[in-house]
Amino acid sequence: MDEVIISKAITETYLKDLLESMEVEVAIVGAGPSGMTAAYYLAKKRVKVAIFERKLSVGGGMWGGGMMFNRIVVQPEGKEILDELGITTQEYQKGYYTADAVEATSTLCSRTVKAGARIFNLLSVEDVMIREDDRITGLVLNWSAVSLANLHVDPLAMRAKLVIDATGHDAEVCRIVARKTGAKLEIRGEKSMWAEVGEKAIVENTKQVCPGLLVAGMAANAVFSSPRMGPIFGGMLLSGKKAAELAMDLLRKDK
Ligand code: 48F
Repeated sequence: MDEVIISKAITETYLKDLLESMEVEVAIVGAGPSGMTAAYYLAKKRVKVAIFERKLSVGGGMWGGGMMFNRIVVQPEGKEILDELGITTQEYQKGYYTADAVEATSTLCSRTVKAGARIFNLLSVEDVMIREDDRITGLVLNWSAVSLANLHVDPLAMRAKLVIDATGHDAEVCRIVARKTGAKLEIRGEKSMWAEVGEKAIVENTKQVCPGLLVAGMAANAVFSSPRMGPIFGGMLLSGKKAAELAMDLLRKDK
């Protein structure tokens, strides 16, 4: 085996994928449960989709279950998505199902990639591209290592017909848009824990927040000031699925 051939193989195939993903139909920020679920349902319908994830690992907050007890809980509606993905669940009591967080996260990631979504880890979204009428038209990317090392290096940009903010509790993309554009987007932050209300609200809060930008997952509850819900993950999966459906509707209307 030749080290230089190995190096060329990595560089060439990675760059080919990155170049192809510089213009997509849907760009998703964050590879947590909501972002990956959205990407899975989009890719399944042959929508060109890429996820950009800041960390080395994908999966966001799902690996650790609750307080590092690596089990997650879902309600019957969430279980339907786990069933579709082939993730094992066990009934704990009526209406409550548990799953192994490691099996759930790794299987969701695998199914998402195999459905055709591309995931780029170690890349941070530090800004958005914007055009007339405050329409979000893409993302501004930099290596996570650049900001970690505090280096002064300019980013690159990619174009998307739609962006989904799936950045979790910090709702990072929405905060950037609220701060930097004229979009009337007031972010009030999530409320304290109330699983029942948070799980319902997260699906309602999954919507287009300004032209070209949708919000999903915990970011949606942060934007619309709904409660957090702790280690019940059905809402994240259902929110990702709804974001994918909304994105497909918007893409259809755009044609
Ligand atoms: O936090 P995260 O898992 O978001 P989620 O999909 O799920 C929330 C649950 O994990 C949990 C919960 C359950 O009740 O409340 O917290 O809403 O995943 C968000 C991902 O986005 C990445 C971050 O590293 C994480 O993997 N991320 C955040 N900001 C950026 C980003 C950014 N600016 N650029 C790229 N990735």
